[in-house]
Amino acid sequence: MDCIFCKIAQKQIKGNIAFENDRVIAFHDLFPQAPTHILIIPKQHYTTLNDVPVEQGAILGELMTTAAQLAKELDVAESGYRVVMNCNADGGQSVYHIHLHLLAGRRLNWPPG
Ligand code: DGP
Repeated sequence: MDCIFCKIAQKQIKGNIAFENDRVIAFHDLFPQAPTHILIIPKQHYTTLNDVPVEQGAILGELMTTAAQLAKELDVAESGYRVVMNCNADGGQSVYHIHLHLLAGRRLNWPPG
Protein backbone atom coordinates (compact mmCIF):
# COMPACT_ATOMS: atom_id res chain seq x y z
CA MET A 1 0.00 0.00 0.00
CA ASP A 2 1.39 3.38 -0.97
CA CYS A 3 0.80 5.28 2.27
CA ILE A 4 3.28 7.92 3.41
CA PHE A 5 2.35 7.55 7.09
CA CYS A 6 2.70 3.75 6.95
CA LYS A 7 6.18 4.35 5.55
CA ILE A 8 7.03 6.70 8.41
CA ALA A 9 5.64 4.16 10.93
CA GLN A 10 7.72 1.41 9.34
CA LYS A 11 10.83 3.67 9.22
CA GLN A 12 11.01 3.44 5.45
CA ILE A 13 10.85 7.25 5.45
CA LYS A 14 12.50 9.33 8.14
CA GLY A 15 10.15 11.16 10.48
CA ASN A 16 11.01 13.49 13.33
CA ILE A 17 9.64 11.13 15.96
CA ALA A 18 8.34 12.46 19.28
CA PHE A 19 6.93 9.25 20.76
CA GLU A 20 6.50 5.61 19.84
CA ASN A 21 5.16 2.40 21.32
CA ASP A 22 3.88 -0.85 19.81
CA ARG A 23 0.61 0.69 18.65
CA VAL A 24 1.15 4.40 18.01
CA ILE A 25 3.81 6.70 16.69
CA ALA A 26 3.95 10.50 16.89
CA PHE A 27 6.06 12.74 14.71
CA HIS A 28 6.37 16.43 13.91
CA ASP A 29 4.25 17.74 11.06
CA LEU A 30 6.23 18.63 7.94
CA PHE A 31 4.17 21.81 7.46
CA PRO A 32 3.55 23.04 11.01
CA GLN A 33 0.54 25.28 11.57
CA ALA A 34 1.59 26.22 15.11
CA PRO A 35 4.86 26.29 17.09
CA THR A 36 4.01 22.77 18.26
CA HIS A 37 2.38 20.59 15.60
CA ILE A 38 2.67 16.85 16.09
CA LEU A 39 0.79 14.08 14.31
CA ILE A 40 -0.17 11.01 16.34
CA ILE A 41 -1.10 7.96 14.31
CA PRO A 42 -1.89 4.30 14.84
CA LYS A 43 0.71 2.01 13.32
CA GLN A 44 -2.14 0.04 11.83
CA HIS A 45 -3.53 1.63 8.70
CA TYR A 46 -7.05 3.05 8.87
CA THR A 47 -7.89 5.25 5.90
CA THR A 48 -10.34 7.56 7.66
CA LEU A 49 -12.08 7.78 11.04
CA ASN A 50 -15.04 6.11 9.32
CA ASP A 51 -12.94 2.98 8.88
CA VAL A 52 -12.18 2.27 12.55
CA PRO A 53 -14.42 -0.61 13.67
CA VAL A 54 -16.19 0.00 16.97
CA GLU A 55 -14.43 -2.99 18.50
CA GLN A 56 -11.05 -1.39 17.66
CA GLY A 57 -12.04 2.02 19.02
CA ALA A 58 -9.62 1.82 21.96
CA ILE A 59 -6.87 2.96 19.59
CA LEU A 60 -8.65 6.31 19.27
CA GLY A 61 -8.49 6.76 23.01
CA GLU A 62 -4.80 5.95 22.95
CA LEU A 63 -4.20 8.63 20.32
CA MET A 64 -5.87 11.14 22.65
CA THR A 65 -4.04 10.09 25.79
CA THR A 66 -0.77 10.14 23.86
CA ALA A 67 -1.54 13.73 22.81
CA ALA A 68 -2.17 14.70 26.43
CA GLN A 69 1.05 13.06 27.54
CA LEU A 70 3.06 14.82 24.82
CA ALA A 71 1.43 18.13 25.75
CA LYS A 72 2.63 17.67 29.33
CA GLU A 73 6.13 16.74 28.21
CA LEU A 74 6.28 19.75 25.89
CA ASP A 75 4.98 22.01 28.68
CA VAL A 76 1.90 23.19 26.80
CA ALA A 77 -0.69 21.26 28.80
CA GLU A 78 -1.49 24.19 31.07
CA SER A 79 -1.29 26.95 28.43
CA GLY A 80 -3.53 24.83 26.20
CA TYR A 81 -3.63 22.95 22.98
CA ARG A 82 -5.99 21.55 20.38
CA VAL A 83 -6.42 18.01 19.08
CA VAL A 84 -8.06 17.58 15.69
CA MET A 85 -8.78 14.67 13.37
CA ASN A 86 -9.92 15.68 9.91
CA CYS A 87 -12.15 13.26 8.00
CA ASN A 88 -12.52 13.16 4.23
CA ALA A 89 -12.65 16.11 1.84
CA ASP A 90 -14.98 18.49 3.67
CA GLY A 91 -13.10 17.84 6.90
CA GLY A 92 -9.84 18.85 5.25
CA GLN A 93 -8.18 15.44 5.28
CA SER A 94 -5.25 15.29 2.88
CA VAL A 95 -3.37 12.20 4.08
CA TYR A 96 -5.51 9.07 4.12
CA HIS A 97 -4.11 7.31 7.19
CA ILE A 98 -5.86 8.58 10.31
CA HIS A 99 -3.87 11.03 12.40
CA LEU A 100 -4.57 13.24 15.36
CA HIS A 101 -3.11 16.73 15.11
CA LEU A 102 -1.70 18.16 18.35
CA LEU A 103 -1.45 21.93 17.94
CA ALA A 104 -0.09 24.31 20.56
CA GLY A 105 2.14 27.26 21.22
CA ARG A 106 -0.13 30.04 20.00
CA ARG A 107 -3.72 31.14 20.56
CA LEU A 108 -5.81 29.05 18.17
CA ASN A 109 -8.85 30.58 16.51
CA TRP A 110 -12.38 29.28 16.85
CA PRO A 111 -14.35 28.45 14.80
CA PRO A 112 -11.71 26.88 12.56
CA GLY A 113 -11.69 27.89 8.90
P1 DGP B 1 -4.68 16.39 7.13
O1 DGP B 1 -4.85 17.57 6.22
O2 DGP B 1 -5.56 16.46 8.36
O3 DGP B 1 -4.80 15.08 6.40
O4 DGP B 1 -3.19 16.51 7.69
C1 DGP B 1 -2.10 15.97 7.03
C2 DGP B 1 -0.88 16.58 7.64
O5 DGP B 1 0.24 15.79 7.28
C3 DGP B 1 -0.57 18.00 7.17
O6 DGP B 1 -0.57 18.85 8.31
C4 DGP B 1 0.81 17.92 6.55
C5 DGP B 1 1.35 16.62 7.06
N1 DGP B 1 2.21 15.90 6.17
C6 DGP B 1 1.97 15.57 4.88
N2 DGP B 1 2.96 14.82 4.39
C7 DGP B 1 3.86 14.65 5.41
C8 DGP B 1 5.09 13.95 5.52
O7 DGP B 1 5.60 13.33 4.58
N3 DGP B 1 5.71 14.00 6.72
C9 DGP B 1 5.19 14.68 7.79
N4 DGP B 1 5.86 14.67 8.93
N5 DGP B 1 4.02 15.34 7.71
C10 DGP B 1 3.38 15.33 6.54
